[in-house]
Formats: sequence, structure tokens, C-alpha cells
Amino acid sequence: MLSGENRHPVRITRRSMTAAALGAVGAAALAGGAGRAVRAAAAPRWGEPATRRSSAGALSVTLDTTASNGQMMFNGGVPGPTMRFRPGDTVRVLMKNNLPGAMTNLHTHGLHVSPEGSSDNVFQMLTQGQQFQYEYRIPANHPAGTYWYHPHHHGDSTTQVNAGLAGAIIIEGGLDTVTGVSGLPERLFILQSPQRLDRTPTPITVNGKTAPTFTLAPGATERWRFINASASEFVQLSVVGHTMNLIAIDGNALSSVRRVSTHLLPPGGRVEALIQTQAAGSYAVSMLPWGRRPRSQTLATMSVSGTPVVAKQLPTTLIAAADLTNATIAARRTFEFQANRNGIPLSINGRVFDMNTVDVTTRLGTVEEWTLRNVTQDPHPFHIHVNAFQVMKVNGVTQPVTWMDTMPLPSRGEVVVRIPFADFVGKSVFHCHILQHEDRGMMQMFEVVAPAARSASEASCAELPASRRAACRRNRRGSSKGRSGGDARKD
Ligand SMILES: [Cu+2]
Repeated sequence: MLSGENRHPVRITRRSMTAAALGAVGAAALAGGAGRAVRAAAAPRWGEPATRRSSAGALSVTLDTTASNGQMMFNGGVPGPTMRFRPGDTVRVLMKNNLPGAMTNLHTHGLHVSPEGSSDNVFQMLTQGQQFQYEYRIPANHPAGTYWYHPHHHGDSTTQVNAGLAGAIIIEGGLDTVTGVSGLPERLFILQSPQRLDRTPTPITVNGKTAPTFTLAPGATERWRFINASASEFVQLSVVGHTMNLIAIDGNALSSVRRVSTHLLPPGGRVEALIQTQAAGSYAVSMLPWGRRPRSQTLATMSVSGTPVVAKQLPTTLIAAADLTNATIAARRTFEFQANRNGIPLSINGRVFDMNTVDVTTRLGTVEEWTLRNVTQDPHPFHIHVNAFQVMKVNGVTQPVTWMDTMPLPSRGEVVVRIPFADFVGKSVFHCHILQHEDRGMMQMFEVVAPAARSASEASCAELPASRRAACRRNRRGSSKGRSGGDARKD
């Protein structure tokens, strides 16, 4: 399944990627640093991928993956089509693998759906020429918000995401009906970082374009959705001269608007912000230098011009979020994200990902508290499939109620999260969302089991003669601990 000859089947030449990534105007855009607008005449016009919207509770989409000129495409485009649907819908995606010599599959990043069968099952693989019918049953109470899809073939995720395979998912509802958000025009920024073989920085593209421009009237208000669909770039977002009024992080509405001047978007992360334009002028939507990364770039240029409009009242209160501060904690676990430990380049708790090993077993319907410790200099974005989590503490500091599915672990820092394992049993994964790290094994498998499964196991001890019951239970606890990850403790 992970044979070496299938690892890097598509040859991406420097020349082809340079052409694809830079285009005729890319060099000019690169020269324009953060905070400075690029020359409008040289920049491409704003554009967004086509949208496929559900109707009568169903959406059916075909995603045909192909490769040419060093790019990989869904249905011939980068990024792929945007899927829009509603809680309670059934979404069917017929995925076709026409990548030469490559295996692939599909992950619906952030969706709270079953990880089994034909749903968000990252263990499903499609060989070249194969097609597979995915079917996602979206729960009626699924949080509305911004999600995305991309291949998750372990060992090849970086190549395929870098080469262009990504697309947006928008679940309608939630904030769409909140006063101050309802009815606002939307703008979607799918950020991608096309790969070059020599690893020199390539410009981050927005919806497949390098530094596109758009025009808004002074005083206009828009709802912007950002998706960091790059394999490894941390994007310190900023809109020069403007406040970002954050309303949602990942697929989760905030309880109240957060007014910020920058927001760190890790690879895989999403954020929604209301932007109200200021006086006429040209403003960069920028990636600013962050941490040890000096890189900056104008992602897009907003031209504010024309007849001013009366600025709308921005909301303050949004949607109250669940708070697990007082939840009953079924288990506490610690995971260390490690580099160069015992000869292993990248690991979690000393292990590299093994397709045949369940590292963590959790029980359906419980909440666990995980301490995520980054003992390396590099930040690692923690992402867990199927279940979002509440961020409790960052480096010991208690956080306002915030739900995420992709969380940067600070350099040599520690994050405490609480994860409800609700609704779905089955095996899935958590990992670093720097996909190079994931491909090299900074990932673990977890399995959510139904309470009945554990009860049956425990009941088998009860059936034994009294003299052997205690030893049976000790043994079961021992084997359960050995297979349930790091240093699991039960409350
Ligand atoms: Cu990492």
C-alpha cells in the first residue's frame, strides 16, 4: 500500500512549477512586500473557484484528479470546486484517481462525520485509474462554517497538496443568520503554496492566482473566509490599515467578535473575519514575518475607491459556544511532539505512524484532556480528524472559550485541549499539519470505541471464578494502558 515506487510518482520539474506558480506577473508580485500594494496593472483580477451547492438535502460532486505541467488538479482546476451544503445534508463525492502512477484519497478537514466506510476514511486508498464513491452524512447539528478537502495519502500528502489538490467546503447556517453578519457579501481566500523542487519560497497563491486585486467602496463591509491550504506555511495574516473582526476560527463560530490586527493561520487552519473598508486607497492583504520566518508577501490587493457607502453596524455578540471547563474528564493524556529523538527524525511520544497500530483508544461519549507538548524549536500545528477540541491553556495561560481543529503548538511550548469524542466510533488520526512532518510519521492513530465494547470486555472478567477476577481486571487495565497512548490517566 505504501510501496516505495508509489511514493513520489509525479515528477514536478522546477521549470514547470515555476511557470505554474509565478506566471507572467509573479516576479513583480514577489517584489511587493507586506504593506505595499503591488502595481494593479500587473496583477490578476480577483477570482474564486466554481461553487457546487446542495439542494433538497443532497449534493453530488465528481472530483477527477489529474496531473499536468507540474500541477495536480481537481476537475482541471486549482483549487478544486467549492462545496456548499447544510447540516443534515448527504454529500456524495465520486473521486477519480487519474494521477499517473500515484495513489490518493480524500479527507474532509474539520468535518464531524464518521471516519469509517465511505465517509471521512483516510485509510481508504485509490490506485491509479480507480474511482471511489464517498458519502458523508452531515449531522443535523453540525457547526456551520469554513472547512476544506484535500488528499490524505500517508507519505504523499505533501506532494499532492503542494501540487494543488485542495478545495473549500462551506457549511451554511450558524453565523449566516446572526444580525450584523447575515446577508454580507462573502469573499473566499484559499491560500496555497505551490511547490518547487529546490524548495525556494514560491509566492502563496489566492484561489490559484498570485496577488489578485479587487475593488470595494469606502465603508463597505464584507465577510472574508481564509483557508490555509498550504502544506507547511504559517501565515501571519494582516489587512494593512484595517481591523480584522474575527467571527469564527476553523469551523467554529466565536461567542463574540475579536478585533485584531493580525491572526496566525497555521497550515490547515481557517478563520472568518468581517472587514469594513477605510478611506480610499490601495491596501495589501498580507502575510507578515512571524517567528523565525522572515518571509512576507502581499497575498492580494484591495483597492478602495468609488462612492462611499454608509458603514454597517458590526456585531459584537455572535453564537455562544459550549464550554468544557467543568466537564467530567474520562482520561488525561500527554503527547510529546519530538524531533531527532533516539534516531527518529520526527515522532509523537517516540513513535512514528504505523498503519497497523492503534496508538490511542478512547470511549464514545466521553471528554478527554490532552496535553500537547512541543519539545522542538519548530512550531507544529496539531490537527485531529473528526472531532474539534476546546483550547484550555497555552503555555499555562487559560484561554477564552475557543474551539479549533488545527492548533499551532508553540516552540518549546505546551497546549492543553479538551476533546469530546461524540457521535462516531472508528479509527482515525491526529498529526502535525506540516504535511512533510505528517508524511514522515508525526502522526498517531486513535480509535473511538462504543461503551458496550468496553463493557463486554469487562464483563468477561465478571464471568470468571472469584479467585481469578481481580487478576483478570488487572491484566485488562494493564493491556488497556499499554495500548492507550503516552501516559493515560483515568479520573
Ligand atoms: Cu510538525
